[in-house]
Formats: sequence, C-alpha cells, structure tokens
Amino acid sequence: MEMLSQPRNCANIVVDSLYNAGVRLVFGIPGAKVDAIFDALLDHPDIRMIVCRHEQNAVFMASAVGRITGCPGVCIATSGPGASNLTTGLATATTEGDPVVAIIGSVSRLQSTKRTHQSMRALDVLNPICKGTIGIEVEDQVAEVMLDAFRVATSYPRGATVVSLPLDIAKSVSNIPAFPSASFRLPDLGPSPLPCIESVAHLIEEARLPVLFLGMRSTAPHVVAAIRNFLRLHPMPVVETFQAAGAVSMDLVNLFYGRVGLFRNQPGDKLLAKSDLVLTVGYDPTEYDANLWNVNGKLRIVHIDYQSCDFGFHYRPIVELIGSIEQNITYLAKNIKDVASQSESDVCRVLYQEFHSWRKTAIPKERSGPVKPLHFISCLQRYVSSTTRVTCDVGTVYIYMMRYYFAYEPSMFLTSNGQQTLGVGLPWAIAASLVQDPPCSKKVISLSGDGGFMFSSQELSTAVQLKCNITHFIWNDGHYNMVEFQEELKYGRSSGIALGGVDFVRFAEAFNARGFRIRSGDELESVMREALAYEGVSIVDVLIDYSRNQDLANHIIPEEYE
Ligand SMILES: Cc1ncc(C[n+]2csc(CCOP(=O)(O)OP(=O)(O)O)c2C)c(N)n1
Repeated sequence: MEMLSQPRNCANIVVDSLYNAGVRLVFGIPGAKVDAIFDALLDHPDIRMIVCRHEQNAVFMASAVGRITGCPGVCIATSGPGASNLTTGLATATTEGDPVVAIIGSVSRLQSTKRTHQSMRALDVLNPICKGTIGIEVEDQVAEVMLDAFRVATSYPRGATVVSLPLDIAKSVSNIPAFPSASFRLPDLGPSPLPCIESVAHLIEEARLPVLFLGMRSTAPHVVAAIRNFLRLHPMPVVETFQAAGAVSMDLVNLFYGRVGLFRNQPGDKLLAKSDLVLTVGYDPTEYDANLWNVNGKLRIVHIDYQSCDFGFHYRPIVELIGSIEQNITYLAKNIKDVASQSESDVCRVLYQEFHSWRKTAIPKERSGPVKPLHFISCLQRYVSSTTRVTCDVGTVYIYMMRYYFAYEPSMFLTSNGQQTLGVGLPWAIAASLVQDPPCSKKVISLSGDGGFMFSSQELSTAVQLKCNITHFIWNDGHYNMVEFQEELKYGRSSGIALGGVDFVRFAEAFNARGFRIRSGDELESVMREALAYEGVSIVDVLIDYSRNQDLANHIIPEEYE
C-alpha cells in the first residue's frame, strides 16, 4: 500500500475510495456544496454518474444496487435540502438491510457554526436512521472516513452510512490517499460452536414438523446455495418473507408453502402455527413481527442469523446460531441424520393444496371488465422468464404479487417490506437495468399502483435518457387502495384515498416513453405481450379490479389455531 504518496485533492480521494471499494455507479444531484465531487468524477470515467430527478430516487437506486450486488450503492447530494431529501431512502435502506453510502456536501468549516446559505445539521437529521454518520473535520481523515463508511454499511446487519464533506475540505489536499481495495473487504465470519450446532441438529431430528422460515438476510447467493443444499439433503417445508422471495429454487418448489407477511391468513401462517420447530434464517422482525405469527408465544424457535435476536415474549428462541449463516446451515446439514417426512404429514398435504388452489380460478371465464389481479399475475408468470428481474412497489399490488408471483432466484423479485416505502418500483428498475452486463441489455419489469407510481414518476425521464429496457405496469384503480380497503375494514368507510385524473399513456409519451393501456381482461394477454416485446421504456396502464381485495385481509387465523 502506497500511503503518504502524492498530495491529492480531497474530492479526488473520495472518488478514489469509491473506485477502490468496487463502486462503478453513483446516483445523485449536484449543488454548489458538493460539485467538487462531481468534478472529480469526470477524471474517473470508470465510475458512471447517474443524474437523477430527485435525491430520494437517487438513494432508492443506490439501495437497489446494494441489494442486488452486495456492494454498497452510492448516492451523492448537496447540503441542506439535498441531504434531507435522502432521509426516506436511507431509512428504508437501513431497515431493509441494503448497504448504501451517501456522500453529502456541507458548508465550509469556517461557516459551520453560523446561519448561512443551505446550512443544516444534516448529520443530526440523518443519524437516527443510519448505521453511521460521519462529518469530516480535517483533510487527512478523508481516506479513513470513506473506508469506515463502507465497512460499516457492509457489516451485518447491513444498512446506510453518510459521509459529510465540507466544501473547503473537498478542495484542499491530503497526504493520505484512498485505501486499497483489499481494505474494503470485511473479514469472514465462522460457524457457531459445534455443541450448539449439534443441539439444533438434534432438535430437528426430534421434531414432528420442522419448518424453515426464510427472512430478508437469507438472500445472499452463497447463503441461498447453502439453504438449497440443506433442503436437498433434508427436505422440509419452507416459507419466505416478502424480501426473501426467490430463495427457494424451482426444483424445491414441492417444499414451498408461500410467503407470509402483513395479514396472518396464509397457508404458510397455518404451517408455522402447526410446526413444533420453526427455524428462522436471517429473519428480521420489521418484515413480519413475531406477535403476528406467533400470537400465543408458544412456538419453539431456533434463530439462525448474523446477529442475536430481539428477544421478547413472542420471539424466544431455544437456541441461537450466530455467525455465518452459510456455514451454520452447511454444518447443520452435515450433522443431521433424519428429518420427519413432509409427505407423511396430513397437515402438509392439506396446506400445500390450499396454497396452490388459487391457480384453478386465476383465469376468469368472463373477461370483459377490469383486469382481475390473479389473471394478471398468472399471465405475467407465463411471459416472464426466471432470469427477468421484477421490482414491485408497495400497495395492494404488492400484497397480490408477494402472495402469488413465483420467483426462483434470489434478488430477482424485489420489494420494500421493512418500511413499505412507496415509490421504490421505478427507481429500483432503473438500478436493476444499470447493474446488468452490459447495462440496460435485458428487460426489467416493474409494477406499482397509480399512487406509488406518482411518487417517483419523474424518473421516467432518467430511464428514457439512459436507454433502459423497462416495462412498468401500473395497477390503476384511481385510489390509494391498500389504505382504502383497510380503512373500510376498520371504520366501515374510507378517507383521504382518492386519486385519478391522470392519463398515464399520454404521461409516458410526454417523456418519450411508450404508453399502453389495458382496459379489460380481454386485452390483457395481447397488450402485455406487445409491451414486453417493446425494447425501451414503456408504461402499461392496467385498469384493475380490486373488488375482491378485502379477501386479502379476511379470514385471519384465529388465535387458538395450533
Ligand atoms: C412513503 C409512503 N407514504 C405512505 C404510505 C402508506 N401507504 C401504503 S400503501 C398506500 C397506497 C398505495 O396506493 P397505490 O400506489 O395506488 O397502490 P394500490 O394500493 O392502489 O395497489 C399508502 C398511501 C407508504 N407505505 N409509504
């Protein structure tokens, strides 16, 4: 490592650090307090700078890069409003385990104690929602602070960090250059002590109905590979949270009982209730709190994760295997002799049938009216290959998709579940396009409601400019439906949910994207096929039928069910 070499401008050291950390994409919006970094990026053509239309979308895109690649996504914003606009995206990244490094400009040190233009104690605003926030105070800190920001963002539980660079420091020099690439890689973790692994292996062998419950931290490729191996050696029923989508592969689908979350009324919920040993893997309570799926607090739980659990009445593991999930699962697989066969379990037989029963009625006989959600999903499933990445915004659209859309590879079907942040759909699709090799070479699909789309629809312009190949479906019902139907269930009426009045086809055309419209189930297949075949950015306005959506929240499993 060539430390203490040529003095270098601090903005360049920031950019050198990004490069050495493996960053090849940055998302942001410039401003006078951060333009030195944008200037330095010009000298680093290997790092592609993506100019966004709102800082919130820049951080959404960075989060998707972090989630898909495992290497922190990077966003850059100016001081004051630029920095505060990052808030929701950073909170979402930290909650949902996405490694992100945000770099924000700040006023010069001399002015930092005064009221001055675009000044804000941004780190005080951002600190509670990040894993770490650091303000650089002297030039020679820059390299260390950048290294630390990356290491903290990538260590488990992953999340967001922020580095604030004062204007005057950005332009002055330091003798300490960026750390070399190897410093940015974290040391490997190991398995739990063997006696702990053996005790869990014994619990599994003794269990009548062990169930694997996969959470958001089970989706890294090496973890998924270990889980799949485990299941091939020791077949047992599996459920996923929404963010664990894709962990179960197609060849293991006979072990899959669906995704659980939001409302406790799914076959997977019944399976958990009937289980005498729930093995959670990378489970995070922000996705589906244990008081919702372990109502009586009676379930016997084994917690397998990088970190110890949030222990409480509803989540009291009998054993915690802490350390490398991959290695703990691998060692468990080696130490187990036999597990109870699900094919001999009546519970499994009934619940598996229940899970797949929707397919029989998914394609309606009468298709003249607005599109039925399950009809849409079964069609999409047919036209989309397992290597097509799908991003899904929040709303009733995500409840349907998360329950019924199958994905067989990790991080191929993405949603925001820990914070349920509206607006991620299109920005995530843009990021998913950019991480392809070569960029924007394959179709990406995104979905949202009409409400969620309007949160980030200005990025249509970014997508078109970048020549992405995205088909974005809007499930249009003219309302904030997910709120509407829950208000109706709670209060017998709804408030603050009316939208409408936007012609999304013309909206798309105004951005030089293609616009399609699907008014009825009759048009669904042909227009979907045409839209998916279109190479470029297209918006498909789908008139959706939400008349049955209260079923999503009805039939909650009674507390006494076990
Ligand atoms: C940033 C943010 N604001 C508010 C909410 C609360 N919320 C959850 S779903 C939803 C309605 C979504 O409506 P739409 O995007 O049209 O989808 P639909 O439910 O109609 O399918 C709202 C307002 C949220 N999750 N995130």
